[in-house]
Amino acid sequence: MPVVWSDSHRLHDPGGEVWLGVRIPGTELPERAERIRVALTEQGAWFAEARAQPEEAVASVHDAALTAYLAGAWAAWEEAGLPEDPGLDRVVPYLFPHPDLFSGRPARAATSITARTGQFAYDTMTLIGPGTWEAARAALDTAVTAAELVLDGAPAAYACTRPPGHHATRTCFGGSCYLNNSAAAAARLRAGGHDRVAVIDIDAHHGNGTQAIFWDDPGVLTGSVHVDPGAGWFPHFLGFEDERGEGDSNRNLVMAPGSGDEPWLRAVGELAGWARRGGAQALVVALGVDAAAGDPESPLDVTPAGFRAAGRALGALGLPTVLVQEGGYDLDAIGELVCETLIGMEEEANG
Ligand code: SP5
Ligand code: ZN
Repeated sequence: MPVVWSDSHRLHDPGGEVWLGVRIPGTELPERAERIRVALTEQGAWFAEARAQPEEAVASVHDAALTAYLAGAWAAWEEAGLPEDPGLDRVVPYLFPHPDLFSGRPARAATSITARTGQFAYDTMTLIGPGTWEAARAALDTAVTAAELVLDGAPAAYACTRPPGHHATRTCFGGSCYLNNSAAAAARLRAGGHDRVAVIDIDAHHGNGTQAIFWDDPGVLTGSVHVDPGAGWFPHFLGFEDERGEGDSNRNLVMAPGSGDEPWLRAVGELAGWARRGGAQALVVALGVDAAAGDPESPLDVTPAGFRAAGRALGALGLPTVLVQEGGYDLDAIGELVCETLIGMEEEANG
């Protein structure tokens, strides 16, 4: 299947994350996409350049206020002299306008960039640097280009997106995500004539941004299998099984830490059946591979063979499919895990 790629991902180096007030090295590194590229090249994959997409591609899933903030955040940070004093080479939030502060009235927009960031960031770990906006915008272009290849007749296309997107909502960003690439691909498939699209998210973390974006939209079903947030895992506040939309339009299946192929594949199969019964005409796979055993960001223990089987289970739906890269942080495994999933999907399509 075609692989959609953009060199612009290299413009984003999150420069670590602020975890409990301490700056620690992060795992969402440029090397991730490069490793995937090498592995796909060895498999003989065909690469297509991401095409620049119109503003509408972003506006289909994000408020203009978030987009404007992200586009200007680094310049505003520099203009305020914050890289020199107090010496911060990334944008980091400081104050969060919790709804209970406002007695039901809308929050006003903060003037200072130091305060404005908390209006859009929901965690302290998703830092903004000089090329973050350009890379995030190119990642969304990459996902939407893959959706267009599928609308043009490719049975499936893979978007090698970085930074990831599934934790970003319409109005705020977090979890290493800025713009929701998978959601933008789903919106593009809808605009292209698929009246019902399913997003199946197999990243180890709940796809809370995608869930939030489509919560009230019967045209996009959202399902996610992930490590149980109730067992102490990100995003902590969301991803529970009782979050079901109108008419089961949202499904969350939670895995106990330590879960391996068997329960995970049962859940993937259950989500595939739910998408089929829900009448999905096209599919977006939010393809995080951090559920793999050995991934530093999750306690799940899925094997490479498990990822191949997941590809087969999703391919068996026989739907036009866009796969969008999300997480996956084991640099030595990420390429193989992505290849296994894509091969599984193609095996099913050709078998
Ligand atoms: C796209 C994606 O997979 N995002 C996952 C973001 C989850 N990050 C949660 C980080 C939790 C804090 N980790 C600190 C590790 C300290 N050793
Ligand atoms: Zn993840």
